[in-house]
Amino acid sequence: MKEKLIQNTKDAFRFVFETEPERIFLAPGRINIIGEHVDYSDGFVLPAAIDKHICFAVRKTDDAEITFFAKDFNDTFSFNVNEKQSPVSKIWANYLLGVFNAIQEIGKEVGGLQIAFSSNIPMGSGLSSSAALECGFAFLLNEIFSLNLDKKELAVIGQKSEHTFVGVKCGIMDQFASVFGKEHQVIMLDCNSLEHQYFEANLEGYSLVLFDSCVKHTHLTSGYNDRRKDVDRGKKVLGERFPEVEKFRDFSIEMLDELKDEMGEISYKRCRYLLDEIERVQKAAEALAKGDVSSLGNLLIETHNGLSTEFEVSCDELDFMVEKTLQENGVAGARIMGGGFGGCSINLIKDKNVDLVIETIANQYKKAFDIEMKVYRVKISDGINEYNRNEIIV
Ligand code: GAF
Repeated sequence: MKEKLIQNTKDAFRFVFETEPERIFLAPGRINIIGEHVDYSDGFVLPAAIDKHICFAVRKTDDAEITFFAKDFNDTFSFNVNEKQSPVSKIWANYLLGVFNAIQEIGKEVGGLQIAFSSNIPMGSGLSSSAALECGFAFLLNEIFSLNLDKKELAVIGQKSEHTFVGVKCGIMDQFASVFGKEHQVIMLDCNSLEHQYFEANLEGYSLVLFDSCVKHTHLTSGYNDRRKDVDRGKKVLGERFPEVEKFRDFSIEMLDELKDEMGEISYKRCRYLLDEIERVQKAAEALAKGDVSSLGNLLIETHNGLSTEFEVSCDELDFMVEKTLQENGVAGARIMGGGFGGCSINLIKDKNVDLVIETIANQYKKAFDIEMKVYRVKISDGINEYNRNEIIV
């Protein structure tokens, strides 16, 4: 799969630039086992990079132009590295320009490049193709121009691009997972300090399978930024009443309850979900460490319910999919994954039941919504890296 993507990206590069790419970089998408929407609220998350990537084929030039060919959009975009950049009307270009801008702001200099890129991360499916694009570009600039940025800085640059040039006030989880992913390991990330540790994904005869509802979303137009505003309102009220509490995760449910009327029903519900979810992540990490799939599955179900009813980021299609999946034999847990408003569910299914569950849910989903569900059996993989030059297929 990776080889085909690399081959296609190289071919696109040759076709557009009429020369050979010098270097190849791969930036993965991510799954998240649990810890949804808590990354902008001092929470913990449990994401992992997956074996779906954006591939960048790159060649250095002698001039000051960076030229992109986005194979999947059959579109190009160039800019001059000596000029200050602002957001443009071409949305995909803003993810990249924002990275350049963030790098320029910290006084780092880069030169001309020709870049073709292509992806097998489905877009708008909650697998973070945006973070892969941002961080993949930041990573390759860092490597090619020896910018000496560390991995955390690269993740933060990706996030900053999304905030300033794309307009989505995302947390750090997606960028962090794409940069820090490790084969077979999930990342327990403290989104407040960015301290993290790796866990063996010990699933004891179960697989993580993604069901794509094919309900597409972009966080620019979904309610993502609105959810943040709801939460910020709640945090403000909490902070004013309890100034001694430094991190959101240290507020208790009792403190929240006390301020329910003051912050209003909506902010209360959002904050309540977040405090519960932050606690669930701790329990999930313990369950994962023990290989206790049943407890982990139950936590996923609780998360889905919270995302659907309190945080209100699910949709009919995903609620249906999760409900039906949970009725099948061999399913330990299921939930909507990522920012929500469409995209994928993540399902914890006994290996021997996987095929039957897929067939059943695909049929039921087609019947109910007349949509063909897609299925991704992802593997937990390494984070962004340069593809070994000796391995590149010519
Ligand atoms: C999106 C965001 F980009 C992440 O930062 C995170 O908030 C996620 O939604 C929800 O957990 O993917």
